[in-house]
Amino acid sequence: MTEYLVTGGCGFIGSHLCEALLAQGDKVRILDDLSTGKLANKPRGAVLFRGDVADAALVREALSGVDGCFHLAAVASVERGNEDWLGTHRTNLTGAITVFEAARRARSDGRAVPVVYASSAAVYGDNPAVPLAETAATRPLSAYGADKLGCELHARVAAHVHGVPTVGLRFFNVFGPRQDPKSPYSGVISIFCDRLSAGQGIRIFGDGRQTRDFVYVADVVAALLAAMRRLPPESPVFNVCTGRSTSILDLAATIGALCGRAPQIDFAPPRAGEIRASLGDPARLAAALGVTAATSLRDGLAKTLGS
Ligand code: NAD
Ligand code: UD2
Repeated sequence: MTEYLVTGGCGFIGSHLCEALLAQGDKVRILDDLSTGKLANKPRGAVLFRGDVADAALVREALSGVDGCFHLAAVASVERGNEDWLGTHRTNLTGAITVFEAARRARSDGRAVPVVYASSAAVYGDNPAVPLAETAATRPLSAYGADKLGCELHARVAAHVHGVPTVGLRFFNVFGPRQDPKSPYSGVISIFCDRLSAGQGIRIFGDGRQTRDFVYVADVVAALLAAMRRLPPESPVFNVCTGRSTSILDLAATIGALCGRAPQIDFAPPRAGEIRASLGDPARLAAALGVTAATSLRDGLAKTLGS
């Protein structure tokens, strides 16, 4: 039987991944400090190591003997990274290096444990290219994006110097059930679904014509699983996106229609540092791993609202 460690496994994306691993008959360990994750998200059957991903002794213990590691633990918020630069750096970059370091010789046969880790579209920062392919220049604008780019650089070191197979996945705007709508850092879809289904109004920052590439969480899980199964050499990175662009106004209208009411919209000034258009090119992931984000926005929204 195959056994995996999922760091951040009590979070939004991590908990969906753990469920998928258990469903295919794998054993699952989770390392999570429950800072934004919830105990209620831990699937029955997964074993929790509660603590910090930058705690080298704990990470070594959690990784000992597993066949692979999915590293998702992070402070997944640009705003929090800007407020607490040093604190989030400890989790977002030192945590990743701690995982790579522990993966070097964590198996009983002395071989390295492969690591599939979460990067982000935030590594592209203010690069205006549309769509963004993996070859586009990385120009992060936030501590969060800079640390995710740092993860990618250290993943290369892990592979080339220490023999740890690594694959990085640059997630675009992920959505789906279990994404927390209540924090000030919540994703727009979780907020709009929560408020519109309760008959409340929504706020749009700017004119609403800014666009995003929204990818459904099950498709992200499919990419994670395929990356671990195939483990392409040379520590590659892949966009995880749909290649389809949606404006925030269209998003509000679609969620409103699914809830059976026209959204009441309050327009507010654009957020500082707001990116106008974010669209990924999914071709490399499709060619190398055979994964395409198949779920339409409408179907994903219906599943999110129905959960
Ligand atoms: P999330 O906040 O739901 O999950 C992150 C998990 O990591 C939580 O369970 C949290 O408790 C845990 N964690 C945080 N700091 C920790 C620490 N120091 N030690 C141990 N555990 C810790 O966020 P998510 O949306 O599920 O994000 C998962 C990964 O995907 C993150 O690496 C994030 O940066 C990345 N990502 C997410 C998106 C998105 O749209 N949600 C986009 C790009 C990248
Ligand atoms: C996403 C990620 C962020 C980082 C960034 C990289 C999430 C939650 N955030 O930020 O972590 O990776 O991409 O570029 O995935 N909006 C509204 N009303 C609301 C909430 C949001 O109009 O109530 C707008 C917001 O101004 C933005 C868009 O919706 O234009 C998407 O906002 P978001 O916070 O979901 O994600 P984003 O792309 O800013």
